Amino acid sequence: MTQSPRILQTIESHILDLQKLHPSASGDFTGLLNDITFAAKIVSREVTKAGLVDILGATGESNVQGEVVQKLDDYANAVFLKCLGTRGQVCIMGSEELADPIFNDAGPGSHNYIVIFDPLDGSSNIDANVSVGTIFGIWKRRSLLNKVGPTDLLQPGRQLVASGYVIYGSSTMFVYTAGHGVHGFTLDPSIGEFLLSHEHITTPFVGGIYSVNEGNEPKWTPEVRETVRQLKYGRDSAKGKGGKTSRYIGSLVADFHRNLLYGGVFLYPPTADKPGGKLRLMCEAAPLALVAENAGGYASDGHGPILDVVPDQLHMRVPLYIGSRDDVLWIEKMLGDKR
Ligand code: P6P
Repeated sequence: MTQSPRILQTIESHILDLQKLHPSASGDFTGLLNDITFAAKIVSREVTKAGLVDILGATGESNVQGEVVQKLDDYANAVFLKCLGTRGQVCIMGSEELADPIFNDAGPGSHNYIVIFDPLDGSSNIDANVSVGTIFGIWKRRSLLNKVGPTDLLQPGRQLVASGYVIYGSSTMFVYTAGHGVHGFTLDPSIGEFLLSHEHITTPFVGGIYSVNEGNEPKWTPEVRETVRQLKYGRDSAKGKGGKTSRYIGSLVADFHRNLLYGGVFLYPPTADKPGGKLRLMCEAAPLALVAENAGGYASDGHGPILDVVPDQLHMRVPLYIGSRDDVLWIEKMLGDKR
């Protein structure tokens, strides 16, 4: 059960409290997280007034994923690239919108961190005013200074030092974990501050919701079809207990956030045309898996923990089953073949 916050606290103050847990901290990590919250406030301002300003619609270009780039995700990408690591804390930035990562190991600063992000996930929904989101993951470098390379970039989610997401919905919320619980902050636009609103978010062990694009059913494997059937009608192993209700927004951050708070499981199984899955490991699945596990949930690729999957490239895709722990573990059992 998520606790209501004890005090009125800004995210900056919350992050500073976190820093106190690490007496030797340089303040770089704190500064980096604050850079991300600052970028989120700027993006939120544009997203919430998108209908008024000519930044709706597509740019006419497509990104490395072959997806049509919406003006707003182009804008969001530029904002995060500009705001991150303003004090030289970052040695690699990777964006869902950019084919290649940006290496920056020179100049003043520690260059200690790697940040991979999806600047505006779900952007195909923007024109319909559906909630969209930003997802980010922060890793620490492994190499010596001035030697940054692929071993720093291609790290599994288990090595994340922090991750989180921003949901631009009926309100803008910033949810993150740095290994000391999952905490949610709601933006008060009148003062431009993210205020602690959901302290120590925990997700129900079993949920009442399943989220999947049923239109893909013809392209699923028989095992996935049977798993979704039992989610709908009730597990054969739990005689008499009914199935779950279906909720699917088609915007990962919105579906994930609702299931995190209410309990439920989100599925993006492999399909005949996307045998490796659709969602990206580094800028979507792994950061959300860290949040899910720190809230008591779990995330799997169908064979084992998402957090243990080692990326072979920045834009590696994975099947994703994420949410209430018991539901995801049951799905993993139903899909059988352990990694
Ligand atoms: P489909 C949005 O394009 C996205 O990347 C995620 O936000 C969302 O969960 C998924 O794709 C939806 O995909 O195939 O169901 O439209």
